[in-house]
Amino acid sequence: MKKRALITGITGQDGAYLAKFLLSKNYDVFGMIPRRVNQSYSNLDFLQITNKIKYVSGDITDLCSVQNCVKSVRPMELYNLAAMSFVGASWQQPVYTAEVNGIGVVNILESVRNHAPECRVYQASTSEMYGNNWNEDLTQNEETPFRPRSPYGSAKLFAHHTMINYRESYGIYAACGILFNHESPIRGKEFVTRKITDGVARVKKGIDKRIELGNLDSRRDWGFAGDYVKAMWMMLQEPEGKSNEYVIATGETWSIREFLDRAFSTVGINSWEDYVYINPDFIRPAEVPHLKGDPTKANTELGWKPETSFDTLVADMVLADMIRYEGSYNGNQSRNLYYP
Ligand code: G4F
Repeated sequence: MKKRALITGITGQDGAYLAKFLLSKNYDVFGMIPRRVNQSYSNLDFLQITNKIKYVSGDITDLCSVQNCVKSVRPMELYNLAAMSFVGASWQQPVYTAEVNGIGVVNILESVRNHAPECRVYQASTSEMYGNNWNEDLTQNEETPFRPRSPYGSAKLFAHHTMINYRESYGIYAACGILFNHESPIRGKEFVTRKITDGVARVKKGIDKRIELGNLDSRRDWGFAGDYVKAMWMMLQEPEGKSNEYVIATGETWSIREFLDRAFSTVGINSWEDYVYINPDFIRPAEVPHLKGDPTKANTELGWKPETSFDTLVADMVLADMIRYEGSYNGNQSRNLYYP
């Protein structure tokens, strides 16, 4: 019998890559879709899987709808990727962020506890929970204390602890992936990486004269989303009772400036200062200055490791955006990694 997986947030970057991965493993993939005017399926279209997924209507902030989805799909695995995922917006919408990223997870766990207690649950926890905290060697691992710096991080930390609590209280198989930043050519343009790669393509094409950014000095551990969804699946294949928390990261850290260096040089621009304008509107009320994950536990216990280098990730994101603007762009440097 085929395994059934239910994915919330299936139309987002991670949902699309995970759905593609699970389909390749011969899963029956169900996507929970909230009712939205103009719901976009563009990420699923990009990966050419829109018609291979079964859709059920539901919203993680509506307990009844989550219960109905769980009862009708009877998933063996549930991946909660639905979230208000843009940290910057969480200061403007703190209550909504808490509802979706915090209470939404309680709704999922209650639905599983009451209607599908054998279902294994994956929660998208995040390195944003660390805030401005790191170990002496400047890395973060599963033992590093959390100190979130945004309404987004706080809500995610509530969800993280709720997962652990439901595991310990009710024996639910509840796994949390503490994922560091992960990007791809279908990353939303509000995130700094895609904002830069899209901006570089627009500058190169003469559409825009500059990119407006905020703090260029923060550092992130950026990996490829396609690599990271495999880790989500691996976490749910562990033996019963071993469900746990795992840092998923590359173990490298780069500043926004270094991302700009790589992105502009992909199109032959070696000095980008004249093309970048610092707009104070993009500076956050509180910043997470330094993220560098230590994925040793995921490597030794799950056998997971990142496969895509930083340079490849940046270059392929830029090339994908050049192709979008040029249509006929000759991306013969592209490894063709992200195209089905
Ligand atoms: O790309 P970002 O918006 O990602 P951020 O805040 O690190 O969050 C992402 O990663 C988290 C994992 O750690 C996820 F949980 C979360 O859902 C999301 O996927 O910003 C990265 C950095 C920040 O330091 C920000 O201040 O880039 C800096 N930045 C500078 N200028 C900017 C900009 N960020 C954005 N979005 N836009 C700018 O113009």
